[in-house]
Amino acid sequence: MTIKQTLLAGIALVSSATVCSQTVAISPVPQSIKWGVKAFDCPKSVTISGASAADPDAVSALLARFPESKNGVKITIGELGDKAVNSVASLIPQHAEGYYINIDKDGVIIAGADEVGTYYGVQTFLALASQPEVMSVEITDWPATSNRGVVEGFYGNAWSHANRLSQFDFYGANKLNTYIYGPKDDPYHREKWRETYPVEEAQRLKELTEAAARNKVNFVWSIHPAGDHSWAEDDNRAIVNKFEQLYNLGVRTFAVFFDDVFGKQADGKKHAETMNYVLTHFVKRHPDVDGLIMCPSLYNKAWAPSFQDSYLEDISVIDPSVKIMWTGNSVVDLINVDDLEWINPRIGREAFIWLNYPVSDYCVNHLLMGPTFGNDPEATAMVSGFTANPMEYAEASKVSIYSLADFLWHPETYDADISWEQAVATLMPGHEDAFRSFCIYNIDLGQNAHRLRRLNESPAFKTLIDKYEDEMSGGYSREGADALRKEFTTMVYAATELLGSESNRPLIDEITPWIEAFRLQGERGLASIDMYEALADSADHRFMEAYKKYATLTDSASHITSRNFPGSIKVAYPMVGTLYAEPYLRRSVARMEQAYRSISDYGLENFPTLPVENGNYLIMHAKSYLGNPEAGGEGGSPLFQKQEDNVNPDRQIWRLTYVPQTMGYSIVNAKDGRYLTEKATFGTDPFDIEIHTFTITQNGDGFVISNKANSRTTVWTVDANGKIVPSRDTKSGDVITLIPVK
Ligand code: 14T
Repeated sequence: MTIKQTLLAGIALVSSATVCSQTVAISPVPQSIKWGVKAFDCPKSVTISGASAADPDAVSALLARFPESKNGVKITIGELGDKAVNSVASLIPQHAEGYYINIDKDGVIIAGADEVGTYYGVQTFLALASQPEVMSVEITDWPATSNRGVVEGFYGNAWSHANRLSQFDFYGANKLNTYIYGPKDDPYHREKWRETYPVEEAQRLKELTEAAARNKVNFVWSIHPAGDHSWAEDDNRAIVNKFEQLYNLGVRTFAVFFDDVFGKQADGKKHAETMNYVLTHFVKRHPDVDGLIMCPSLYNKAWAPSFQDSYLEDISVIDPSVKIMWTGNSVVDLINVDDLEWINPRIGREAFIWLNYPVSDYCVNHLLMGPTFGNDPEATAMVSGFTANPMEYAEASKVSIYSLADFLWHPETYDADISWEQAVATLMPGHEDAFRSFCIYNIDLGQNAHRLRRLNESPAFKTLIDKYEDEMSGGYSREGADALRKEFTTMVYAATELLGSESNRPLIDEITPWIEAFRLQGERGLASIDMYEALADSADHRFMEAYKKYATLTDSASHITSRNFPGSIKVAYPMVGTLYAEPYLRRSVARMEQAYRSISDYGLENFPTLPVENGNYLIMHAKSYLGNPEAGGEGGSPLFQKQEDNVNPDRQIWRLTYVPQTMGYSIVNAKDGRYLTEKATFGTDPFDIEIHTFTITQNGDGFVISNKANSRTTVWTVDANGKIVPSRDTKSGDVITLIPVK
C-alpha cells in the first residue's frame, strides 16, 4: 500500500466501528507517531493523576468523555514543570502548544509543553480512544504555524450564536487557536462602530469569549471604523472606548480593519496614527491584552498600483508588535511563497494571512465543499498567523476548516484529498458516502468576479460524459444510458439519505436547499435518460411525458432559495453541479428537443417558446439604432445612434442566437462578427456562454436585456450619449425594441 492508501484505510476504520484494534487517523496529522500493539480496551472510566496541577480545561475535556473511577485506565497528565510528568520531561517537544503522549498497557501519559499543549494532548487522546480497542502509541507533536484559525469577515448574514459556539468546540478538537470576530454586517463592528453593544448582545459576546477560552481559542474582536473615521482624536477615543467594553466581556486580543475603503479613507499615515493611538491608550494600559492586529486598505498585491505609492511604507512604521493582515496576490487567491516574499519586507514583519476561502459572499449560490488545496506549505513558515474567511454557512464551512487545521499544523505532509475524505467522514458519521457524493457536486464557484475556480468537481461524472456524450448525441448507447442512470440514481439516494439523517442536523438543516437542488438534479437526470430511451424508440408520447417531468422538476429547482428570511442580507438561489452535471443536462435536453422536433409534432406546445427567434435584428432604443462605429477595430463599445447607417448598414445589424444551456442569447455584430460582453462592450476574450449571453425578457412592446455574469444580474440602461450602461438596479432596465431584418 502507498502511504495514501494506508491513511485512507485508517479513515475507513474510524468510520466502521466493527473493526478492532487498529490505528486511528488523527487530524491534524501529528509530527511524529509510533504505533505499537494493542494496549487496552476502550476505557469505561479513567483514574487521573496530576489533575490538580494540569490545565483545568484539558482535565475537563477528558472528564467530559470518561468518568473517573478508582480502577479506571490510569492517565497521568500535566505540563512541563509539573511533578506528575517529570519522568517524561525530556521527551516533551520544546515548541509552544506541543505535547508528548505515551500509551501502553500500563496507562497513558499526556504531557504538554504548556497548558494549550496539554489540552491538545487530550484532544489527540480522545481521538485515539474513539475505537473499541486502544493501541500502544508514542506521539510527539506541535504546530508548525503559531496562530491558526478563522476570520469571520464576510459580507452577508453573520453567523449565529449557536454557530459560533459550535465552531469553538470544533476548533478545540482540531487544534485551531484563533477566531477573529469581524462580520461585515454586524452593525456594531462596522456601521455603528462607535456605539457600544446593547446589554443582550454584550452578554452573548461574554458567553462567546468564555466558550472560546475553554477550547483554547483566542477570541479576537475587531472593529471596522474605516468607512467614516474623521481621523480626529475623538474617533480614536471612540475605538478605545469600544475596546474597553469588549475587554470587560473577556476579549484580550483586538483588531482594527481598514479594508474595502478607498480615497481619503485609505490613508496609510492616518491608519498608522490610529494603531499607535490604540497601542498607547489601550494596549499599554492593560498588561494582559496580548496584541493588536490590523487589516490594511491595501491588503493584496493586485491592488498596489491603484493605491498611493507610500501606503505600505506608511503602515510599516506601526509598532512591530502589531500584526498586519494580507490576502495574497489578489483579493481571493491561495497563499504562495512569492506573495510573502513580496509583502513581508514592505511591511517590515511577517504578514498575518486572511485567506479568502471558503468565503462565498461573492458567489452566494454556490457551496464550497471541495478539498482545500493550493496554499504553499512553505508559506506557513513566513507568516505571523493564518486565518481563513469562511462561508456564511458555518457548519458547511467545517469541511474546509478541518483541512485548514490539518494543513497549518503539519504542512509538509498535508494531502488535500486525504484530509478532505477525513473531514467528510468526521462531519457525517454513518452517512459518509452520501455526504461525499453531495460534496463532490458542490465544489466549483462558477464564473465569479475574483476568478477563483475549483475544477476538480465531480470527476467521475466528467469521465462519464467524456466517454459517452458524443456517442449518445449521435445515436443510442445502452451503456451510456445505463451508466448515467446509475449516477443520477446515486445522487437521488444520497440526497434522500442526507435529508433523513440524524447524525448532524445543524449541518443538514443549513444545507437543505442545496441538498434539494442536488436531489432534483438527480431526478432531472433520470427524466432526461427516460427522454433519451423514448427518443430511441421513437415513442413520442413517452418522450413528452418524460420531458414534462423534466420541465416540472427544473421549475421546482429554480424556486429553491436559501437565507430568504425577513431581513436577510443575502438571499441565495442554490446551484449544484455547475461545472459538469448542470451544463451536460441542459446540453442533452436541448439536443433531444431538436431531435424530437424532427420526428414528431405531438406536444410541441410543451417546449418553451423563445422570446425572439434566432436571426438578424436592428436593436433600437427610443428612436436610435445600436451601431458599431469602430467596426473592425479592437475594443470599444456599441453606441445608440440617431441616424440610420446608410453607408455600412451591417454595422447596425445584430445576430441574436439562442443558447439553450444558459437560456440566453449571444449578440454578435453583422459587420465584424464581434460579440457583446457582460459590460456591453466588444469582447476580446474567447466567447464564454456563461458571461457573454443575455436574457431577453418581454416588456410591453419591447424587451429588457439582462446579463447574469459573475452571479450578479445587470440590466441594460442607455445614457444620454447613447452608451449602454449595465445597471445592478434590475428594475431600471430600459425598453429595447428588436426589429427583424430580412
Ligand atoms: F479585509 C480583506 F482582507 C478582505 O478580504 N475584505 C473583504 C472580505 O470581507 C470579503 O469577504 C472578501 C470576499 O468577498 O473580500 C473582501 O471584500 C471585497 C473585495 C472586493 F474586491 C468586496 C468587494 C470587492 F470588490
